[in-house]
Formats: sequence, C-alpha cells, structure tokens
Amino acid sequence: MNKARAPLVLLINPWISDFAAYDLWAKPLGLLFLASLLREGGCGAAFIDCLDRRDPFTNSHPGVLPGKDRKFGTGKYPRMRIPKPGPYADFPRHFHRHGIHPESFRRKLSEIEKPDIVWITSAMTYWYPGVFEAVRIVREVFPGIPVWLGGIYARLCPAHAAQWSGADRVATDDLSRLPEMIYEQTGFSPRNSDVWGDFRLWPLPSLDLLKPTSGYAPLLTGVGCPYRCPYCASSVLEPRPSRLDSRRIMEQIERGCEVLGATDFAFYDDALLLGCERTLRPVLEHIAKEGPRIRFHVPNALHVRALSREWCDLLYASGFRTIRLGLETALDGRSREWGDKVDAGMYLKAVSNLFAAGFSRGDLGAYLLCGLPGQSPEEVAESIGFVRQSGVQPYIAEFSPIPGTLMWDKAAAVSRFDIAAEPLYHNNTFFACRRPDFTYDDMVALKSLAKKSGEDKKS
Ligand code: B12
Ligand code: SF4
Repeated sequence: MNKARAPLVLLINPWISDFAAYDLWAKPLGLLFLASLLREGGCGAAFIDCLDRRDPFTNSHPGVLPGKDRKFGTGKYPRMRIPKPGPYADFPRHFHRHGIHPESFRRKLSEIEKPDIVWITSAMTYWYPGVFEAVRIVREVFPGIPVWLGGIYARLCPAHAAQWSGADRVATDDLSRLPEMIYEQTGFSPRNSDVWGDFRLWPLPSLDLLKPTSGYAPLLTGVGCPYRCPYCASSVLEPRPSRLDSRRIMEQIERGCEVLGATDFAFYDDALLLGCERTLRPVLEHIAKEGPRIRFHVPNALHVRALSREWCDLLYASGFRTIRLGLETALDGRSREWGDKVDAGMYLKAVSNLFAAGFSRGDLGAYLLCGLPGQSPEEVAESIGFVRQSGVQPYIAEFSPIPGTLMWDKAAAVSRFDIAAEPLYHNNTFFACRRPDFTYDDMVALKSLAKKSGEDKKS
C-alpha cells in the first residue's frame, strides 16, 4: 500500500549538438514509453521536447535559423551556432545546437508544476553536450530535485556520463529495476512494477505528449536483433530480442492516427522483418486489404534477406514508401566478415523483387558502410558502383565507433584520437578512424560520388 503521494516525473528530450542534424522521423520514443509506464503505474508525467521544430518563441527569435518542414513529416530543426567543443577545434565545420532556444526551455520549465524527479534521455553518444546543457539548466531552475539520465549515450558510456553529466543518477539498469528505484527515491511504488521489464507488456507510447502538428508518428514493433554485426550496438543495448503481437502493433498505428493525425509512420526497429510472420505480417495484410491511407518509412534499413517477392508485394500494397536496404558492402568477403547478414546476390534479388512489386527508384536507397577499420576507399567506390548499377541510390553511412561492439578495440587501435575517453570522437561526420590509407578527404570524395550517382540517374 502506497503511503507517499504519487510523484510527478518530468521527462526531457534534450538538444542535439552537432555539425548538422535533420529530423528524419526522430522522436524520443523511449521517453514516450516511459511516460506511459509511469502513468499506468499511477505517477504523473510531464514532458518538454527541446527538439520541437515548431516552437514559436524559438522560430521568431533573432539568431535562430528557424525549423522547416520537408517531405513526409521530416524537416529541419531550428538551430543556433555555438562554439565548437575543444576536441573539434581544428575540424573545419560550424557547430550548432539544434532545437528550441534555451530561453524557451527555461520558460517551459518555469511554467510547469515542480516535479519530484527529472528524467533526461540521450541518443547518440556524441550528442552529450546538449544533454549536459539540459541537466545544467534543470539544476538551476529546480535546485535539489533529483535528475536521472538514461538512454543510449548513458548506456553506452556510463562512466563518462557519471563523471561529467552532472546528473544525480545515470540510470543504465534494466527497466525492471526502475519501479524499485522510484520507490527508493519517492516512497511511492508504481502499481505496474511487473510490466516494466517486459517490452511485450508495455502500454502504448504517450503520443499525446507530442505536438499533433508533427504529421508523423514513430513505431516500434520489436527490440533487439538476432545478428551480431561487429560495428553495431544492437545486442549491447538489447541482448534479448522480443516482438509485440499483431494486436499491439495495430493499436500503435491506430493511436498515431487518432492522437497525432499522423499520415506517416517511421519504424525504429533494428530487425523489422525478421521473425515477424505472425506479428507484423497480419497487420500489413489487414492494411493492404483495407487500402492503405497511411505511409510507412524505414529509415533504419531493412534486412535484405527478408525481401522475397511476396514480402515486397505486401510492403508495397500496405503503403511502404521510404525503403532503406542494409547492404553495407557489395564485397562478399567483407560482408561475411561483417556479420554475414547479406550478400550481393541476395541484394540483387531483393532489388528486382522491390521494382517488380511497384517501388520506384526514388523510394529506394542502400546504406554502404564507409571507413571501417581495414576497409579501403576503393572497396567503398566499388560498392557505390554496384549499387548504382542496380538502379538504387547509394547512401554512405560513415563509420561511428561504438563502445561495447566487437569492432571497438580495432577502431581504438586505428584511430589517432582517444575515442575511449572522448565520445565526441564517435561522431560519424568527424570520422575519427581516418588514417593514411583512408583519409578524411577520401570520405568526402566517396560521399560526393554516392550523391552524384543519384543525380546522374535523375538527369
Ligand atoms: C531509430 C534509430 C535511428 C533513427 C532516428 C534516431 C532518433 N530517434 O533520434 C535514424 C535512422 C535517423 C538514425 C540515424 C543514425 N544512427 Co541510429 N539508431 C536508431 C535505433 C535503431 C533506435 C533508437 C530508439 O529510438 N530506440 C527506441 C527506444 C524505445 O529506446 P531508447 O531511446 O534507448 O529508450 C529506452 C531506454 O534507453 C530507456 N531510457 C531512455 N531514456 C531514459 C531516461 C531515463 C532517466 C531512464 C531511467 C531510462 C531511459 O528507456 C527506454 C525504453 O526502454 C538505435 C539502435 C537501438 N537499438 O537503440 C540506433 C543507433 C542509436 N544509431 C546509431 C548510429 C550509428 C546512427 C548513425 C550515425 C548511422 C550513420 N552512420 O549514418 C545515424 C546518425 C544520425 C545523426 N544525425 O547523427 C548507433 C549509435 C551511435 C552512437 N555513437 O551513439 C545506434 C545505437 C545503432 C548502432 N549502429 O549500433 N538512427
Ligand atoms: S543486422 Fe543490423 S541491427 Fe542486426 S546486428 Fe547487424 S547491423 Fe545491427
């Protein structure tokens, strides 16, 4: 029996501090799930989104380059130029804080009821300066209120976060531990404590906390991935893959339509099409039968091996529009070394299935990894040529070294920057694993080669 009053938890999605950032259907889905778990457990949940693209105060503020809407709900964040952090001092690019003006953040904080705990999330490891700034301002506005930091940066770089973030607690524990931690902090025990540790039992994400104007909604149908590619943190972040049942997936989509009026949906899954015959498939069959009124986007790459003709027909009929393929390299030896999830033959078959199903060139793109330890620029150029020949736009994914991955030690050995001590060096744009036989200029040239191959096709 709870003797303490139900606590109010303030959830904060902090700024992105980076050379560039684009809202490619990026919402703080983790926080939105946490808000629902809190509410279901009897706690209060408030939310501030520092990445709101349409904050009127920010967009009319001098010194801010306002946000802009683009295709399918994506868009540019408002941004302000800020001084470069020391480790980037010699890097020839301007640095920005993307999101709302700090003054707007302070106003929002002062307008809400004083919370009992503040939870701040984090995404890319190298975005930590925006996270720290949010922690600092919260501390000024709410002195004495405990601030907890969680999310991807916190989980991948816990020691760095504990030492430098200024948060009272870096919450990297399994979610099943959170109800107990809330009790220890507040004396209130969430009444759904058995639900937190099992993704399949979570309530739907609290989309009502987002502004309905965003036009799109995030979707998550499963967590984890059965593969263990050496450059990827999926199994570090979620060692036990699990999937929602079809009813829960359908409810997520319906909720996005009802609450946000969303017409575009982006999947955040690591392994969307693996093992989903009885989960996602019936949902898509239902939508295809009814006639799709919404569009689906997969910015985070599909597993090529899953793209049989039957599946491609289903994806097309159910309204998939942005398809990204996780090819990574066209060299079979390399792909075996990098997790063996796909080979060139499989890729070509998948592309022909996608075209046959009705997808056009503009819908498709293939990610190619660039700059991994041991890889040569010539290999990447060859892969770009291969993808171009297949009629698909190549997209370069610059290597971001991630702590805890199988390739981490090799990356640390190759890099002349201290990637272990400084997460800013994980930034894909900075390309810390540059080396004499794969220089920064090689990376830039390969990016423009990939871009050009798209432009040639259009002309
Ligand atoms: C969706 C996604 C994207 C999307 C959008 C990202 C976004 N939302 O901002 C897109 C496609 C744009 C993208 C792009 C990239 N991504 Co990405 N992406 C992901 C992915 C698959 C899911 C993230 C997510 O939203 N998860 C869902 C939610 C539910 O989980 P969550 O946020 O972690 O929250 C949970 C917990 O952490 C916790 N929690 C969260 N906050 C808090 C706070 C508190 C207080 C507490 C207690 C708990 C808590 O509770 C939540 C519920 O369990 C992850 C992989 C992964 N499995 O996480 C990679 C990942 C984050 N991306 C990664 C990479 C490498 C990239 C790219 C650099 C790829 C490239 N080379 O181009 C780009 C970079 C983009 C940029 N501008 O810099 C890396 C991380 C790199 C790094 N150094 O940090 C990851 C880990 C994948 C990998 N390869 O290993 N990405
Ligand atoms: S298949 Fe994709 S999500 Fe799975 S481990 Fe490999 S890169 Fe990560």
